[in-house]
Amino acid sequence: MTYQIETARPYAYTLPKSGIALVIIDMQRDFCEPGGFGESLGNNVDLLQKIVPDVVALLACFRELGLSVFHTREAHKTDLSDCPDAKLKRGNAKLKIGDVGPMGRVLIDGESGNEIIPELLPIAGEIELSKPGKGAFYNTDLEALLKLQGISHLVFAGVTTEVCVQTTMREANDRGYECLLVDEATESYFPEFKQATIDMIVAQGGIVGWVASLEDTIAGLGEAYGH
Ligand code: TIU
Repeated sequence: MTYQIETARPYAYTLPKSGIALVIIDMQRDFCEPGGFGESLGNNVDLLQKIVPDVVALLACFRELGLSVFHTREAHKTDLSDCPDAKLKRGNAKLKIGDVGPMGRVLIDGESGNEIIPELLPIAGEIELSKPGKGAFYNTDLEALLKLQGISHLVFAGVTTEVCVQTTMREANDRGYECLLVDEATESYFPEFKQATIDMIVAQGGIVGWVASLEDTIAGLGEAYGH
C-alpha cells in the first residue's frame, strides 16, 4: 500500500515505506528569543514564537510513530575557527557572533542562547547537530547520518524559512532527498519572504520539493506509519 499526502503542493507527496525523517532547523533561543542573534540583526523575534505549538505538534507526531528526528542549531566553535570573516564581519549588528549578550556569547556552541527552546528539546535517540553555515549539510555529519539510517525523505520545520530552511532544503534536494516543508511549522522575520520561499519551492513542478499543511502532514504520517 502506498500512502500519499494528496493535498501537498505542487502535487501529492508519496510517503516511503520507511526512511523518512523530520529535520527541525535552528529552533534555538538565538533566533526565537529577545537578546539573541536574530534580534541583533534588527528583527522582531515575536514573529517566530507563533509557530512553536505547530512545531511541537509535528515533533510529537514523529515521536509517537517512532520516526527519526534531527535537530539543528546554527553554532560556532568558541574560538570562531569555523566562522569565516565574511560571516563574522557582515552587517552592522550591535552584537556580533561571539560577542557577549544577555544569553551568553552570540551563536556559540554551549552558550545558553544557543540552546534549543525548552518546548522542543531533543530526547534520547534524536540527533542534535550544530552547523556553522546556513545549510545543515555544510561542514556537518548530516549526510553520513542520514545514509546510516537509510533516510530518503525529509520533512522540514523551523526557522527562518528563506534562510536556513530553504538553504538546507536546496542542499538536500541536490543530494537526492525528497523534501517536504510543513507550512505552519516554519516562519520568517519577513512573512512575505516565507510566502515567496514556499512559492519558489513548489514552482516548476516542485523544483526544490513539496509543501503541505500541518494537519494533512500529520494525518498522512498517521495513516502510513500508525498501524
Ligand atoms: N537571519 C535569518 O533570517 N536567519 C539566520 O541567520 N539563520 C537561520 O535562518 N537559522
